[in-house]
Amino acid sequence: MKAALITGITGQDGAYLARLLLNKGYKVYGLIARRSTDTTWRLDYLNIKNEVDLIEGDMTDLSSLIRALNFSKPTEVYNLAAQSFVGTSWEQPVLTANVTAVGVVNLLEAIRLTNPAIRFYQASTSEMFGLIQEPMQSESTPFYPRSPYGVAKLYGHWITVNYRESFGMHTSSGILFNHESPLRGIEFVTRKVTDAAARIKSGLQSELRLGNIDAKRDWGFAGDYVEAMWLMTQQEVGDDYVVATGKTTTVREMCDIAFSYLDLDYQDYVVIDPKFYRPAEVEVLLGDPTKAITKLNWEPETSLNDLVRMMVDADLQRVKQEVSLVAGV
Ligand code: NAP
Ligand code: G4F
Repeated sequence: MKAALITGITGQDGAYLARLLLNKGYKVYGLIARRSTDTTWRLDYLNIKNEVDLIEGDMTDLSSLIRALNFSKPTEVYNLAAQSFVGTSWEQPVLTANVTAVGVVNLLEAIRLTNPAIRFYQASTSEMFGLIQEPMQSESTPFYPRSPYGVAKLYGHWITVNYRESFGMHTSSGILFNHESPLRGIEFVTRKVTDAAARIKSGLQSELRLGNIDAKRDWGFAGDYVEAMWLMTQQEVGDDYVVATGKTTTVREMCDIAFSYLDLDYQDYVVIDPKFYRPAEVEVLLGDPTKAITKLNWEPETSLNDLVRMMVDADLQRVKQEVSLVAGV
């Protein structure tokens, strides 16, 4: 039986990837960081909490990573753990570097010391393109990160390439563009919008405060993107792949899709609040997934319209549950 260790299993992608691997018959282990409150709600949401083995550990603690590898004996490791919120990376740049950059080399070293035959996936990001150097970004587009998060991820990307070239390890870097789902953290703009639309429709909120709504992103569905992660580790050799839809949309248009689905006009509710502007913005991202499509035989399956509607429906459901809990029914 194949075994996989997923770091970041309590995050959006970790939960979807765990479900995918379980469905493929893997034994799934997840690294879980010690927190004062329970962080497993996404595993509960997908009904897989009892099917995965959680091992306590932290990306900043090399010894815990070695212990996790010795215990789980995986054939594949997916490194999804990160301080992943761009906004926070200006407030906590050192923590972001420790977890999102140094954490990657900690894990690669732990693998090299325990079993260098393990296949490794690194969650790289379109944020590394930042101030874009080409209108459509592919594996050969030069990087220009614009946030401490993007800079940290760039280290993670290059150290992944370096361990492949230095030690012949099977390491892959998935340069994933933004991907969302009902399991997205509430701090990210898509979920903030779908949650607000659901609350406004239910009479629980009156406005939505946002920053730069002219920013453009290439948004896909997380459920589709974890399939690409798995496909990378199944190839004969490790490599780098852009995973994207090839379409870009403004935050403004995304708001329109979410609000009009509920027969609301977003312009009646969205208030621009400079508090949400970033010190250096990534204005536009647009990925070219040709290599993933041709070499991995991967394809994004969910349109942005369907994705946003799926998220709004899930948020409406949550709001309803919240209201009935408060009402005691
Ligand atoms: P997410 O929901 O923020 O999940 C991040 C995960 O990392 C959580 O499980 C978190 O644990 C864990 N983590 C944070 N610090 C840790 C530490 N010190 N030690 C161990 N675990 C730690 O992120 P996501 O959206 O699923 O993204 C997954 C990965 O892909 C991330 O590396 C992200 O940077 C990258 N990425 C995401 C996107 C996207 O659009 N979603 C695009 C490109 C790349 P807690 O639950 O305990 O906080
Ligand atoms: O949803 P966001 O916070 O995602 P961002 O910054 O693109 O980062 C996400 O995608 C990356 C891949 O490119 C990942 F690597 C990263 O881990 C994360 O998952 O913001 C999207 C855009 C930005 O331009 C932001 O300035 O939306 C703009 N925005 C406008 N108002 C806002 C808001 N973003 C947030 N979070 N909150 C706002 O109120």
